[in-house]
Amino acid sequence: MVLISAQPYDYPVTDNSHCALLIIDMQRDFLEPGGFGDILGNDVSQLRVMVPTLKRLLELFRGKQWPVIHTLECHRPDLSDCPQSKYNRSRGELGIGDVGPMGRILIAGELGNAIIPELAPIAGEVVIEKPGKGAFCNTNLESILRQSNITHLLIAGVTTEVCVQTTMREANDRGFECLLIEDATESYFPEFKQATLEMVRAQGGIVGWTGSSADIIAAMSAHSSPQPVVNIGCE
Ligand code: TIU
Repeated sequence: MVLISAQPYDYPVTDNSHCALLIIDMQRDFLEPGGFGDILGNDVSQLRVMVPTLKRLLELFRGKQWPVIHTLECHRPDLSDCPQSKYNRSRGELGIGDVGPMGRILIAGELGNAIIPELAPIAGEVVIEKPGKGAFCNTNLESILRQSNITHLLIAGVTTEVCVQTTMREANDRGFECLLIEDATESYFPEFKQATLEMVRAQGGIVGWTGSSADIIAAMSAHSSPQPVVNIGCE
């Protein structure tokens, strides 16, 4: 049993729990100029501050051989998985599918759609391509988690109030015990990040917990293997 110091109360990881690190959308499209976040009018440099913190968490999970899941917000080149509503509303000078400085915006396989090099997935880690803001919408994420007996999700990534929060709410409704890592998530709007942290842990943790990377690393490092190793990835 591991207890991670968290809000609204300590987050228990029991000996029967299986815990995964779920990293949402750490893509060039959101963190670099010329990508999707930029064309929506945001200052993308604000998101980079948490990259070293997230890398430390990733190294902990990799060192322990615990499961890591990355997501990518992206669409097929023919846009057949992009609802007209999303296409219409997600536009600046350019929009989804248009050619930008890093290739076609928010399209699978393009340079801008890749995870930033510092956090690039390695063999054995799952990468979920998702057309929505939530990672459970039109993906096989839930079946992968169920097949691997994963019960607990430590959630990081961008942006806090959009894809991260949507995914956390979807996971919570499906019965997963979710902890949002406070200093491993960022928003283009600091006040939206703060509001998200407060709303997920309000009312006794109605969506889950929030906790710091330091408290997670301290609690989880102390245990050589608080959970059976599960390899959910594809080589
Ligand atoms: N616009 C914004 O803040 N986010 C997104 O569109 N996608 C994600 O959060 N990944």
